Amino acid sequence: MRNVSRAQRLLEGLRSLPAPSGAPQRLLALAFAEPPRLPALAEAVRCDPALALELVRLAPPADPRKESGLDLARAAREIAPAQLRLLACTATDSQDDRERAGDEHTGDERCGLTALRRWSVATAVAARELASNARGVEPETAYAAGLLAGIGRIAVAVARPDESAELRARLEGRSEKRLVQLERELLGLDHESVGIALAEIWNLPEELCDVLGFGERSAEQFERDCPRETRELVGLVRVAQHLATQFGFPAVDGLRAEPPSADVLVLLEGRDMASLAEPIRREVARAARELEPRETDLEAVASRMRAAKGVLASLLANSERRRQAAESVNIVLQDGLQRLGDGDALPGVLYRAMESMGFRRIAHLEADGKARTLSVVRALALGRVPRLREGAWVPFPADTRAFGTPAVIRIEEGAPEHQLLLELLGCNSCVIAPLGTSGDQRCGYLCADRGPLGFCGVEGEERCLGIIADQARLLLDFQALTREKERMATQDPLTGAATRRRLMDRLDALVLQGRQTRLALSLCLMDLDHFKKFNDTLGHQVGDRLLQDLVEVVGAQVRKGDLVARYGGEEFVVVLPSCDVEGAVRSAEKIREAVFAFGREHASEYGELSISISIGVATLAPEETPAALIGRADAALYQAKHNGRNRVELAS
Ligand code: GH3
Ligand code: MG
Ligand code: MG
Repeated sequence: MRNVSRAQRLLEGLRSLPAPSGAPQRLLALAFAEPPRLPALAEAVRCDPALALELVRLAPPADPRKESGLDLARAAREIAPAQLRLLACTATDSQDDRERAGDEHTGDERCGLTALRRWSVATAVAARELASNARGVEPETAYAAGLLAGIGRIAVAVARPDESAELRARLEGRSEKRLVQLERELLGLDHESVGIALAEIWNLPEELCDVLGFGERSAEQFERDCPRETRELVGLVRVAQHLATQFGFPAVDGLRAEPPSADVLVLLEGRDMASLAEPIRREVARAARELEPRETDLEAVASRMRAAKGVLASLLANSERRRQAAESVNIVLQDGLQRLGDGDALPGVLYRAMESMGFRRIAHLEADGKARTLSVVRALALGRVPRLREGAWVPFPADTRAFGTPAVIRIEEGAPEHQLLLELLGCNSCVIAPLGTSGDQRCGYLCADRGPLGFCGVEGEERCLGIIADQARLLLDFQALTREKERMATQDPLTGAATRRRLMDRLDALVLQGRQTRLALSLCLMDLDHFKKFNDTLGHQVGDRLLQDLVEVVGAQVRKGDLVARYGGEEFVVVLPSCDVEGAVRSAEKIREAVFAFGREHASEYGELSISISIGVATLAPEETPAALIGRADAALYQAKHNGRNRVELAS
């Protein structure tokens, strides 16, 4: 009973197994060395089962069969910052714990981890050497399997250092069988079961579970339970362990080396033992150098950890920013689409981009090739960061397309156009992306930064701003098209006067307003006299020019709120809001006189033909519709024609 509960305790302990002593520090020291030494990190992992174990513990492979957790070098290369952060926390905590406990011995000294590491490395090398001469097992897989074959022992040594020391003391030159017995007595579980439990907890490949658990099974059982490749790997590791012990690297001091069994000897057949001993010794010596404890100064370790945590914090912040930037592209694109047609959508989209990408300022800049300037067209800022002044500029002798692709600009890079840009912004780094060129040597840019003291340059931000700039460009194009469409609907292309549609809209609104406010509303309908003659004798082009001149002359006579519209052909309407009948007749007379005077002044340009207009004036009657108002003015105009032209008639 007691054994069962002890075993349970040990298994539970395995789930929260602390990092093997020194392993996290080693990982961090190598990962954060300047320059970073990832190959050295991978190498260290290859030399150190404790490190390998720690890595596997922190990053169990997603698909253990495919991604084979045995590829340790690759695992080391792929340590993610988040996992290192975890490591950093674990390591600092366990160090604090040790300090609190006043323990001056390192874990290695207490539980014989160094011996276990050497034995594991020797096993791994032997397994690789054997595999390189045998078919069916990848040498690197054999190496990794050999390296991890001792994880059960290492786990016991780390999780139960006191019991481990006692085990070694009580072993006194006895066999492996005796060790297993003692372990069961003391711990409730032997190291082999611990290894298998760990392999399961860490989701290691099945082959490795078999390698870890072969001690208990007979050759016949293996034959029955395992596929052939696994049997070969298991056999290899078994021989390798034997060789490691033979060549002087026993797993546990005082363990008696047993002669290899028959099935193991089969694998060795034909191999020259001496040729195997040499690489094993060489590798173990190298690994031993790697494994030597280096950090004895706890303060130095702690300060390194703090520095590493700082680096990690900034790595994490950067990766967070990268994620944010990528996400904000979606947000901004959606936002832009929703705002399409909302008049000026650009500021809203820019504000959204700035906010979601964590920028403090964003600006639309323009490089002008003629003026040779770089200027701020539009600027937005967040919070207390001051906005750039719109219209601010710097001389810019460089090519207007100097920033042709999205880029991060930093002050230390020193290109002259970069310096000019940063001078305009008044900061040390920014991200810039082209908005496209317009025909007249102008080039637009979208530029974002984090204020005078902020830092830009998170990898990937420039690509995101580039996508947002493309979107902004589309918005600008869309706006230009919308404006053009509106202009076409409301402005007569020949004369620039309002179209009939705009006239009717305006009249509708004014008539409604007039009913509510009782403000007077008047209207002049005018028609060029004998216009046909101009066309017939001088040609349509001259006729067109006269229409243009007419609109200009009439426009110069009316008030700001009046509307001059082309009603059709050579007929025009002037709408006079807040104008009573006397005022309307006065305005009409003024217009008529001005046109006549113009005609006399420009008679030579118009074949000495007399230029004049006739005007019908009407003032809105109560309850009258716009159409009825125009109808009355038209009748008055007809009357003016009938009465001899070049005159004003008031509608009845
Ligand atoms: P009245 O004094 O009775 O108004 O004589 P009129 O010749 O001006 O009258 P009419 O309505 O017979 O002729 C109008 C002419 O205006 C006929 C048409 O060809 C011309 N016209 C209409 N639109 C345009 C235009 O856009 N350009 C030019 N050049 N001529 C136009
Ligand atoms: Mg006419
Ligand atoms: Mg006419």
